[in-house]
Amino acid sequence: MVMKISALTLSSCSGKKFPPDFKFGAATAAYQVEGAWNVSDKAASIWDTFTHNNPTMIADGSSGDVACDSYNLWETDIQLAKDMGLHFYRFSISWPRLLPNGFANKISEDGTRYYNNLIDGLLANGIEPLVTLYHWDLPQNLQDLGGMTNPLLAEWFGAYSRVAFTLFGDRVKTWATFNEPVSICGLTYETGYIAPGIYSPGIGSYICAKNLMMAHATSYRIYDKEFRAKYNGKVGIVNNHVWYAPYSSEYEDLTYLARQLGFIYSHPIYSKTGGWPPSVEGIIAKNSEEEGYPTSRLPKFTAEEIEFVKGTADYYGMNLYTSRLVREANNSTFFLWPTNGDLDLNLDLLADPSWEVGLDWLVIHPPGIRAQLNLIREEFGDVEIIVTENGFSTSSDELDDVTRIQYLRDYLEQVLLAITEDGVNVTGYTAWSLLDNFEWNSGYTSKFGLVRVNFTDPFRSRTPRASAEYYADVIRHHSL
Ligand code: PNW
Repeated sequence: MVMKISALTLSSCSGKKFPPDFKFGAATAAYQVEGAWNVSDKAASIWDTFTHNNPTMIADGSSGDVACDSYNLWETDIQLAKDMGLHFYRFSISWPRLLPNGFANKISEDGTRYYNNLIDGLLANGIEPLVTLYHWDLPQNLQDLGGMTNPLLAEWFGAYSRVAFTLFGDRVKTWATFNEPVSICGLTYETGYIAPGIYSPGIGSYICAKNLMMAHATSYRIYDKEFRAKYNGKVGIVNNHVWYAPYSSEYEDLTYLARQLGFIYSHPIYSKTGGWPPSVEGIIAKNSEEEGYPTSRLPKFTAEEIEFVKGTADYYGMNLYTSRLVREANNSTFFLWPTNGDLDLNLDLLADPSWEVGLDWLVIHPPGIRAQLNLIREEFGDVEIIVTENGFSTSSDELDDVTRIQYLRDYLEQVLLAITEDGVNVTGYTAWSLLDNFEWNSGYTSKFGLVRVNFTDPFRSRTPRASAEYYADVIRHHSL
């Protein structure tokens, strides 16, 4: 498998067109852009609590209290999206804005009005909404009950999904349940660095993984049963992938395992057999036994649960920014933070010295996106894939962002090759992000925006960068 991918031919494709129905979009997430953290009846999310209580965990000590103020400036955002010619805009719903109790017994009128305005405004301008239900901002009161580690998550998330499908399903035709389980479970519990700030490596991360799979499937099945016939939309999940290549030929088997680990949240949904990837499940079970645990730290699925989760996606959402080389850990520090299972697999993930390094973890390696798209097809067949995030960050405020343009061009070229040369069924591409925004632990110091936001201006003025012009041009010509 390793050989097949790396043997792909690289041909240049400038001027080559994307398929006629291919769609271009840009993305944001509620906590990163909305602000208005406590207006009306909105309740606190785990990110409100985390930033307020742990400012030292955020590079500039900031929070998303105001962020881009998109709660008030949504019309400006729509205009920016329209000026770029976006076919769709991916945003997320804040669970505690829509359901201030976390539970579905009370629906916020203010939250409903806000998302109705945004959705209607987009559609009036010919832009489709692609809506993520969960982009990391869990209601704090549900966290107090265990959050992602409480098996009732499936029930809570199912009820929240039903409210969102009921209110907005007539106009929203593409839904994503969770954004990046690997961040929600892996990054969260393996490091304790992000909200809710709980460190539980190899335990919390795996409990979360199982509950998240069940919650996703519950949401999908609710849509299937109660809404599909009426609305005929699509429901999927967004997985973050890092392209893994062997550090040297002796690590090909380990690289295979790393890739299987990368599919820990996909295998239960997209594989023919369902359940956890068997190789990875076996290793974690063996480690757990040797450590004296009576059961595996990775909770098992029952046969019934395997069937319940299997097949619960209408498309494959893929976020991809970067690549790594895989070798066995030798007590060195991780270049990429440890996520689910890296420790169980004894993985060391490094950047190739020849790859250009962007900000922090964002090492540039465009062929990685083509290779990962091919790998998904190899693993799961001809599933429809939407690139739900890809983008580049800088620490500077520059408007003439030539490095971002180069990054977008080179990654888009690889997506195009995956479609035209390899025949992978990729139907859309989403730039992260429409706007500079609250970049989690990096606060406002890491800028991903096609559009610059002035965070010292109380009006949060927005100025499109050169990359916005470039992207508009790609969209207009439907080619590079
Ligand atoms: C995504 N990696 O997270 C999130 O969905 C966004 O909210 C975030 O702003 C964006 O990427 C940029 O960071 C990622 O290590 C976390 O490859 C980690 C990785 C990629 C994306």
